[in-house]
Amino acid sequence: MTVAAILPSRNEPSTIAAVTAAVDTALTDTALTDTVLTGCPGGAVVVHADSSDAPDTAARFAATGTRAAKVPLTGLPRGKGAQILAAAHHLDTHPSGRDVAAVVIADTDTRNPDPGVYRALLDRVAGGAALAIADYPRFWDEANLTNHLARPLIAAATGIDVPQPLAGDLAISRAALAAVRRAARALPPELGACVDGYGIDAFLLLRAAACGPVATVRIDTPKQHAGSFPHLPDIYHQAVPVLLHLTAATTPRLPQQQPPARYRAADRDIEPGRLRSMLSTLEHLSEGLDGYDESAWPLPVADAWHDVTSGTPAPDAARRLWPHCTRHVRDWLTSGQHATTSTRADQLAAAHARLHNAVLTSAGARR
Ligand SMILES: Nc1nc2c(ncn2[C@@H]2O[C@H](COP(=O)(O)OP(=O)(O)O)[C@@H](O)[C@H]2O)c(=O)[nH]1
Ligand SMILES: [Mg+2]
Repeated sequence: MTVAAILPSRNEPSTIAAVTAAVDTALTDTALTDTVLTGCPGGAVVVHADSSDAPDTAARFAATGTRAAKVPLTGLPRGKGAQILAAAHHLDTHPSGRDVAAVVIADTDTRNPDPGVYRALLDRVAGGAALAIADYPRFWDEANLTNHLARPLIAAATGIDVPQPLAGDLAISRAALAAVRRAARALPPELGACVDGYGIDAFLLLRAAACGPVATVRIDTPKQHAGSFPHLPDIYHQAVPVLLHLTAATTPRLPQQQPPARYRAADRDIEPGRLRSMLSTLEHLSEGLDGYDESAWPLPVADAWHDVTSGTPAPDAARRLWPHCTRHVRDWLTSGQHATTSTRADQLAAAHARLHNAVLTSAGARR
């Protein structure tokens, strides 16, 4: 049996080599040979799923020496999910593919790739998890979709509290990956298009959770990668329909005697010009929002979730929620610049608990 990696990339020439090397170390490290995953590190495979606009990312991958076999898939159409699914399909046809027991999927824009993280993810799958996912602290101004929406919604609806559900660095068992691929093929077209894009992260997590335990690997250093803010609209409109669709299909469960959720919002200063530009972008994105109540968040998320449970298509509910979300992120960045680290973490934890109650009590259905 062996292990594999899938590296999706779009224009990552400066980081692909270091991520490839770190993943290769994790795949072929002798420590893993003692696990049930691999007795044959030479059988490991790294699939590069590239859709860059120039050949430099693929060239850097090709120039990186690895012990694992390398499979370059280049010139693919855009879409993180489509490429991950294509790479998973390709693994089935690779000579070592039938022996693959677990697959690491790693973002390739990571600036501080750590073989220990990828290895720990694989170890958790070797230990029986259907999926293991990195839990990085995030800078307070980042991970807005995760902290304000994805994490509390998943926890409220499924009872599974994953601190960074869209982390981008995960390991998945072969059986769970096969279930993900089957489920993706059965999606209606609009949701299928979301899963072909950034919706893949939520889809992998929530489908794998239906197959077995989800584990998190706690990391102390914040994730360092290309900022996500410029493509917040893309990520939102591809990830949130998937989140709503899959969480609405589950029956909310009260977590048993769990301590309150804790958030890690690492401190850093934002340059005033950059903050001004983010705020004006968000102002523009939330145009047309009527009757906004600053204190209501996260109840609009519960409204959207209740709407989907009552038959509203998830993409429609996501579109309705969008201006509320962008306005809330604007409020968060505006007040957060003056807040302490612990105040920010407490505010996120309080909203998490509030959403939980709103989902469970149907108090979110205010309309
Ligand atoms: N293959 C492929 N990879 C993509 C595409 N879009 C993004 N990625 C990769 O997916 C990973 C996560 O994307 P990123 O934009 O950093 O998302 P974020 O970290 O959630 O902001 C990175 O490794 C990107 O290079 C795409 O269209 N095709
Ligand atoms: Mg990124």
